[in-house]
Amino acid sequence: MAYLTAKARKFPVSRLKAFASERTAGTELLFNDAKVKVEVPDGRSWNGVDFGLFSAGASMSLQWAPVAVESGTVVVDNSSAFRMDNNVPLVVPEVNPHAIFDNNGSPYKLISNPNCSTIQMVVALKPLHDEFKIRKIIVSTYQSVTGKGKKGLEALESEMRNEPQASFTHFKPIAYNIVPQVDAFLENGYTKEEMKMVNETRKIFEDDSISVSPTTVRVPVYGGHSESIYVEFEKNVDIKKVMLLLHSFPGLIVQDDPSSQIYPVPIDCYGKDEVFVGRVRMDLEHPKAINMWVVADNLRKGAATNAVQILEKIIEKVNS
Ligand code: 11C
Repeated sequence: MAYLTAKARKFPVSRLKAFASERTAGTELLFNDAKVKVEVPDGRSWNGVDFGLFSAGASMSLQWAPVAVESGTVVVDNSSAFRMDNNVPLVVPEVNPHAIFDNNGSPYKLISNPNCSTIQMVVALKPLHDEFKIRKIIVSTYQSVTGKGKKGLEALESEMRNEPQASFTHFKPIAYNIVPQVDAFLENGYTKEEMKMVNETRKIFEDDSISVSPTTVRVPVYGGHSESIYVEFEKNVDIKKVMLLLHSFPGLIVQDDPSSQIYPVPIDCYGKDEVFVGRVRMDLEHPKAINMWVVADNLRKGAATNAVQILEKIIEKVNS
């Protein structure tokens, strides 16, 4: 049985419904110690529901998010279905909270949650972008197998037990290996995951002039994505100022003392809601560029936490 809880963030839930496709319908979840049966949705499922958190893949979202919105539910969608739709905001609450609300101050009815690799990168870069203005980002990712859900994790575990595979969930063997492919390749030679990092970053920062050059890589890690980021700015960079900005930015935790081997690693960030930053250093030659290492739990800040934070912003505004 899967466990859900709203206690950790004190999110005010009076009633919870759970929906999924036929495949999962009928199973039970535990929510705040009560059992919730998973149902197949129908046209009336969202009547009287304030908030909908969608994370059942793009086709379920395309089919049911419009139905929920029509019923008056505010939907935060974790799939890629609507992310690049001009009428749908793409939100990371630490970065662009204003985008949740329309000109009248009402929340949009459909809001997209970005891809996990994008979320942790833009949180780490936001305070620096505000101060020095980003021109170019070169990013390589080290992505956990949980990015492919339960089957991604099971693939790693069964490969480590040396069980034969009919086909490889991560395109190549992932146990004792690394694979420079996350999701399918596009005609331009980049993967879908890489193009999400390009397009979503520009949309969230509302700046199409930012150049993003990504390489996304799957690694045999259970939970937590890591990223090596080179970032070039318009202005000269002062590393002391960089550290001050990172230290004071909400949602970021700086772990950076190389002399004591202090830097973030996924094992320490697993199960946490923040984005972790370390190995921050000037580029060896370029006075306007730095390198940094960024880690976050892809299932929490990269997905669930970010979605709940969007709802928290809405509740905060309604209560203010
Ligand atoms: C991965 N980032 O690690 C992907 C999973 O668009 O929300 C999330 C895909 C998405 O495989």
